[in-house]
Amino acid sequence: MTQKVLITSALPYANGPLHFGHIAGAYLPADCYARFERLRKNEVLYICGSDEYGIAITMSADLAGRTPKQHVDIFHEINQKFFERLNISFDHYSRTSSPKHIAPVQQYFLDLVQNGFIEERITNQLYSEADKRFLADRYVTGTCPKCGYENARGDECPHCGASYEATDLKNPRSKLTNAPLVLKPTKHWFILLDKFKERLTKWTQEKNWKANVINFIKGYIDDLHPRSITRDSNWGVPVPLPNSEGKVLYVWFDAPIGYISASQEWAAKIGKPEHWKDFWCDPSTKLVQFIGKDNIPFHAVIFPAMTMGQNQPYKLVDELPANEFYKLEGRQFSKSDGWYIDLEDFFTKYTTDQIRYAIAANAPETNDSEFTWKDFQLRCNTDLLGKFGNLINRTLVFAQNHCGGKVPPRGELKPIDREFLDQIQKLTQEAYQAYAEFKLRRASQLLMELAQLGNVYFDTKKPWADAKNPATLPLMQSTISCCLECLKTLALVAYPIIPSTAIEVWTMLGQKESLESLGWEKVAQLTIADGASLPPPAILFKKIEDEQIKMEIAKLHEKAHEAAPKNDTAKHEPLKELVDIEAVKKLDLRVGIILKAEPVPKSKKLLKLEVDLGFEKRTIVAGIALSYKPEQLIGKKVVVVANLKPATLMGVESQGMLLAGNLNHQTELAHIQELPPGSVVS
Ligand code: B3M
Ligand code: ZN
Repeated sequence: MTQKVLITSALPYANGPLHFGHIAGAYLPADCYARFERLRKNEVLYICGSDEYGIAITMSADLAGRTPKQHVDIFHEINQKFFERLNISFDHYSRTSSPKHIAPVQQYFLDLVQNGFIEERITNQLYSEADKRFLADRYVTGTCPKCGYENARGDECPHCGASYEATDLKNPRSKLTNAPLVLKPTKHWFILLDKFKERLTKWTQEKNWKANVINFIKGYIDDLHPRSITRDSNWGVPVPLPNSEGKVLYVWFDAPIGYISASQEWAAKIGKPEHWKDFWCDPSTKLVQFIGKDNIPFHAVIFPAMTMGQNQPYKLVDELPANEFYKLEGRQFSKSDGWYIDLEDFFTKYTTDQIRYAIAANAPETNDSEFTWKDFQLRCNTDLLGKFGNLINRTLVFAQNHCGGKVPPRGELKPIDREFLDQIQKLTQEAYQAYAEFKLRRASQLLMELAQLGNVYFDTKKPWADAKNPATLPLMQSTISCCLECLKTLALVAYPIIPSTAIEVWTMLGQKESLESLGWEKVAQLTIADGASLPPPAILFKKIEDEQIKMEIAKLHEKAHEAAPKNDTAKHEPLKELVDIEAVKKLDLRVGIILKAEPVPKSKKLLKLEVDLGFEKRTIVAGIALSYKPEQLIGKKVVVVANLKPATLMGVESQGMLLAGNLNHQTELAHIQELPPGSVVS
């Protein structure tokens, strides 16, 4: 029986170009899964679209000097092209600014109001008299209420990590114009999430989700409280109530409903306007939502609560494969920091399937993972070319040269051949299971095991030796026939991850009916007919040379260097007057190792450290809190002025001082690599 499978990928904000980090989280895993479910002959609807409303959009449009509409038009197109290039097989890619999106969002809102889950409240919000508008958190900066840091964000202090309401900031200002802000009462709507606590708890208890997801939502549900769902803005879905001009629904209320409106748009597009209901309103549909871990609360708690509280029989999420982060060479992808891969350039040198495989093989399923150029080279050369491509090429070239370009008869199989065919079946079954459980790393690994199994078999059977003697020709033919069986299976197992390559292999096996239309089961069972002709094989992958990878790494660092703020304009301190050597010798400098580090209460710059000098431990108060987090310091070996007279700073006695470099408010501790604590520094 076929199952209906509704698959979604998080709707990306249309406020900047996507990168491989996004792809690894919510898109490639979803696409592989969609392709797998289609191969299984299940009825799949795979939906996505641009998330185009919200303050993140207006803010970035403002900064770019565009209207929100101009801004999202640009990135909607760029991102859609990027998905096409990566061969992501959405059935429909929509956008939340589509007119079709308004009605379902407003309906959710009205249902929730009617059912008593949304409440109107008057709250004080920050208002700019100069601009005559209320400003949302992201537009606000001010002094942190906890630590006094002056450039704290509207919701969180980058300095002490405190989170708070923007209205708690001291001296609040507009981020755009620096104009001072005042508190002014305004009307907003709140969803009473706490009313869903019991239903959510019960519902999540039945879920067999990944531990990271389950742990996260447990804590989140415990702490549910009413959440504001509207903003003062003219960019968004308007609140559908009288006297609510200038109020729009907040992005987290409208965006997830985008999955539904995109499905409606899809149904209209294919000429079956009601067909979306077969997915969304049928309890037997399996709803699988792929997201990055930062989106867990909205998909596991808020959207389900919203759906429980409205009146349509919509599906709640069944599976929530949330992925961790995927970085670039140890750091987050960031265009502004120059830490990114130029995609235009990338695709002139490498292929879609190379990057799809490299990401899948190293997918951030249980931990953060990263793209490194070396890993990319290794995956492409060792796996795709050395294992997968090699078996395909050697088998097909051999068949051209020794079997007349035709599938040879399988003949009588020996135990070694049977064993090989059994192993192929076993690995295929395991790969099937891995795909069904969203385990892309495992599936990639099994794909290469399958290729290696074939290579070892080919080497062991030595068909080239059997080909020389007419008496052993049938043995050679059995070997090649079994290898072709392996190639067929490779095409099948590879398809979800590297679809273009899989189809190419399939074509090189002389197959007329497409892999997709046959589906998993039929392909797995079919035997490639002997006597069928095999077209001349083409090379699937090119080797990536060391030189090229070196150049890519150098280019990455060059871009980061160019983007880094320049220090040539820094003001250097004037030199002090000359001293003689005796003055320097008076200082007793020692290597010390930091054992403990903690903030000094009420101070934004000071940290209290416990430093081991080898012969004794000292408490030292250092003004380095703006440059170091306490946990970064533990175990660091530093240079201590060990004969400085003790002094009391913010009520703590400091028994020494650390040497550090300083420039433009940036501080870096002098540190020693090898020598033990107590060593003299002179
Ligand atoms: N646009 C957040 C993000 O891109 C948001 C996801 C919406 S999914 C409904 O990470
Ligand atoms: Zn702070």
